[in-house]
Amino acid sequence: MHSVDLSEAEEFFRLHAAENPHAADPGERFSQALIEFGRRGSFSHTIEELEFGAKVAWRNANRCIGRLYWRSLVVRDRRHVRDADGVAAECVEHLRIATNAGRVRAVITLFAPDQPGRPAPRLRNTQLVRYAGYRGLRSVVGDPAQADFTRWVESLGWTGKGTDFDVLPLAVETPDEGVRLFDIPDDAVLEVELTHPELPWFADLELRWHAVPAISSMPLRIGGVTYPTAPFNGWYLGTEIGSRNLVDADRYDKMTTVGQLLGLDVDDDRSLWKDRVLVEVNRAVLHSFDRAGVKIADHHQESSMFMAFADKERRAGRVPHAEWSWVVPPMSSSALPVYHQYYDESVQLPGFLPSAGWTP
Ligand code: NRG
Repeated sequence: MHSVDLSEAEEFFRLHAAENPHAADPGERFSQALIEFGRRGSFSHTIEELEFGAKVAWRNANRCIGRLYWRSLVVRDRRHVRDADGVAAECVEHLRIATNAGRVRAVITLFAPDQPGRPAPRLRNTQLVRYAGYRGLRSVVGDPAQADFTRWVESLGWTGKGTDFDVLPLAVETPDEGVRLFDIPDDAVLEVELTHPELPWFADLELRWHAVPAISSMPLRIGGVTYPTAPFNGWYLGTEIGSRNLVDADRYDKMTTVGQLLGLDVDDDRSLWKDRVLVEVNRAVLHSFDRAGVKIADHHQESSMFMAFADKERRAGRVPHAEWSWVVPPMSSSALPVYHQYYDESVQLPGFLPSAGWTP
């Protein structure tokens, strides 16, 4: 359970008033919150405060390169939804709104905060859409990063088809119902089959990825109140899929397979075969998403946009904060402007708190 912090609340009301001319006087607003807190041990944000807080949390997300459009975040206030059916249905609706037939929109859905004697509903998934990983004797079918979670949902009665790309169910936990699992309808999960602009055999690898990266394990902290269940998404940066998910040794591990299919000398590091594999896999990802009409960023464009964000922040009188090792994309880094600067790495609120990760 997260407790309410009143000094953070006071500071947030000041920030809200400073950036929003029509906001209530922060002193008066704080007194009102204090009265509510005295009565019931918590207080509620107005919808305006919630929207502003969620947007600023994105602005403050030091690990995110894509913050230029923080003002465009679609904020869904679902604080009243408390039962598992309702939470699952809202997550599915979130995916539909975010997917938007491929014109992916940044969306956050906020469920209730914990209240004294009344824990909030929780999502146990780390992302709304993830592929199952089935551990065999020697290898894993699917995404090894999800093998523990997959075993856990299996122990709760779920069975997947056993392919490399089975979408995992939503696992919603509420005080009254315990953990309940919900399959996500197929038509709520847009996926892109991967092909390469020049290499026909690439399609035979039967790789695919989903369109919407929706993090569901990071609590959102606004004005002294924690919203533990606040799934949010932007859109993919190609390298997340092409340099990490599909090629990391502890993920889909396609580096050597693709290297051999490209006819490269995979025994000689100095042939730079790995570098050449990364380029071709990343080209396939961008090409396939483009062809399917699904929004995806590339590291060159996104890096320039991050520089525009940093400039905009400075012009607004703020210091841009970022974690260098996260905002610098894992490919051709020195060719990107974002690589050539250091940033203030300190954490600011409102913000997303570190992921609780997944534990059974
Ligand atoms: N690398 C993870 C997703 C992390 C968040 N990425 C985003 N977030 N683009 C993956 O699934 O590959 N977002 O909110 O858009």
